[in-house]
Amino acid sequence: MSQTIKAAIVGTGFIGPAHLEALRRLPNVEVVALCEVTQELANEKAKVLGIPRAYTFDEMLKQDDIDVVHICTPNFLHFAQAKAVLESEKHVICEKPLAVKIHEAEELVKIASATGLVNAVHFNLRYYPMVRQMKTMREKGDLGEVYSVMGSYLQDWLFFQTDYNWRLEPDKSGDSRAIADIGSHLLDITEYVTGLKITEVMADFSTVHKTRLKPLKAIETYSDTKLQASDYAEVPINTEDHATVLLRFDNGSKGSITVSQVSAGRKNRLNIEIAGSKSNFEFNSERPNELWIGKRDKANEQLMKDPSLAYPEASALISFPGGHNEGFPDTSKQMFKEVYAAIAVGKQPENPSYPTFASGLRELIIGERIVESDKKQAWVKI
Ligand code: SOE
Repeated sequence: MSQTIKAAIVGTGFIGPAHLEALRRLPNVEVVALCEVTQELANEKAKVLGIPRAYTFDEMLKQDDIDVVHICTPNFLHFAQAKAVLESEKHVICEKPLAVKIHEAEELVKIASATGLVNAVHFNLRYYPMVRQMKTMREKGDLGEVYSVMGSYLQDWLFFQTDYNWRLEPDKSGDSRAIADIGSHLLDITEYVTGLKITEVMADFSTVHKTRLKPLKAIETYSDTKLQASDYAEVPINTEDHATVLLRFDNGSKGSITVSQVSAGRKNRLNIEIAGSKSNFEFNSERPNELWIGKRDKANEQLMKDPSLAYPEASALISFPGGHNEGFPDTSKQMFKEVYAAIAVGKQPENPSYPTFASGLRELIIGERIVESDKKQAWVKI
């Protein structure tokens, strides 16, 4: 692999530019190409984002100098695009969810394993340093045995009936929305930090807005575009705005999560509280530079993100001293640092430190069982 790794980004809605910004902070990476649905749109977006080359997806795959592709398109495109990238012998980083069907994800895991190419899924929220700190503290025994897990992931960008996005359309997003889109991050972090496996789920969904007003012209995720009444069409909605899920784990402990995209004032708030036999951990992604450590027999602690205070495994994800806050954009930079170290070697390591296609498949399986449990209103085994 030459010194500089050349990357392409496919899709420039909300998260594509976040990938671009993160990659531009790494010393050995150059984002040389951008893909969009048409050459015209690709040219326009490449100019705005300062990327030298613009292609449609198929044309980009023909460029031999491109080493790795970031797939940042709507969910329904992930499978075909990730498969085509691997078959073009390029490494791939795919946005979550990896695919919209389990069998698609299984095929991607198989192809990725056969090619040995680097493959990753952008579960970037694992890369808040305090999340890696919790995992390491659990591994070193500071948490003790896991008693219970309570989690939530709350947003309000779909709060109004007029808030609209491709994620509301099952043919683009899949059968689940809030669980697949953000619940997947929380469930991934739950198993990642605790080291436990979820064995059974009991889910209950609610669709607060049974119909939504679909804009008759495109608006981006998180945008706050204001339109007139004549700009909308009323459409039925059948995916979940809100979900509560009871969890059972392989050590016999229990837990629960709540996921909502209609929780006013909660902008993008993942919260997890893990009760153990020695301590209790609580992490809130809207205050990501702090870790609360609860104690029964002495004062509770508030650990600030500081490379001199964290375990080395977490300090490896910290670029600035204590008090110099790091946040959401930094998580992608830290994740890509680890993924691109593997790309520099040229193959997927035996035990990757980053979330892989196998992680993506795991979340799809859990997500599908959660959808099944809600439909059956019954416990479902994973
Ligand atoms: C929208 O819910 C979204 O952009 C998710 O798709 C991301 O995965 C999450 O990190 C932030 O919110």
